Amino acid sequence: MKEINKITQTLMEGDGAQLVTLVTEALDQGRAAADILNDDLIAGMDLIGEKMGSGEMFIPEVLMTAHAMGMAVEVLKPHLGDEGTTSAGKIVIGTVKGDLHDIGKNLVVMMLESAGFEVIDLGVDVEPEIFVEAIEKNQPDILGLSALLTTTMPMLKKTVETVMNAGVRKSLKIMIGGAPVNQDFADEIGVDGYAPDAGSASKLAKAMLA
Ligand code: B1M
Repeated sequence: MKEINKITQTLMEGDGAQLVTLVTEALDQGRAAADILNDDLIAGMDLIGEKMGSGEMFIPEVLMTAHAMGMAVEVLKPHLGDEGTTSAGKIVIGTVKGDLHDIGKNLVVMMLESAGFEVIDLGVDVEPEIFVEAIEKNQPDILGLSALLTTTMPMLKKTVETVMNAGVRKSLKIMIGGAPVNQDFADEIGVDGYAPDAGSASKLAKAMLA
């Protein structure tokens, strides 16, 4: 098993202040921000997920790790992605109703913004009708939907149906993502694409509008 490094360990302890210090030091020492994000932080969240699943970690502790992760991502943000020059398009995004997970969605937002997209982030636990209102108001090119729970996957389908029934799909492209979903599920619910991670989400968004 891979040894857990200090950054991952500190994330797992939910010590945000110490995590910010360690991440800043790692950047100063020349480590690439994307490596810190993927190898230490996202890998750490996976370990936290395993411990959550096996009952070794509980919700309050996981919430502390999520908060610490947010603080670390803020430090990495200016060092990730450098393509943000022109407006590549407009995206409305959110985590579907019933789902409170936003760390992955926030990373997707960050990558999209750094790739030049204007992003309207509706947050978490977003009702299908709120997506429709946001589409009517902002006229985006892409709608992005995130879900992290198998129990909220059906809400992706319901949200897409609500958008279709409201007559606002038109030329709008829809992209989904989140750990339990895949391309097959995307095909099944009739959306235009699925991205497995934040980097691919930004590439997919560009490809959708090319
Ligand atoms: Co929750 N949780 N959680 N949790 N949580 C998982 C997802 C779980 C796998 C943990 C486990 O049991 N092993 C499990 C789901 C099991 C399942 O459904 N199969 C789970 C559960 C069960 C629950 C609760 C039900 C627990 C309970 O109450 N008993 C509860 C549900 C609350 C709710 O949503 N209604 C719950 C609560 C929470 C916290 C609130 C404590 C906290 C969330 C805090 C927050 O987000 N602000 C939390 C956390 C932190 C996790 C884990 C540990 C980490 C999630 C994460 O941030 N990953 C998670 C275990 C895991 O993922 N390994 C777990 C890191 C993040 C970078 O990855 O989110 O996958 P991810 O995002 C990626 C890609 O998926 C993709 O790009 C991102 C970046 O690369 N992506 C997109 C995401 N959205 C995209 C959208 C796109 C494109 C790509 O286009 C639009």
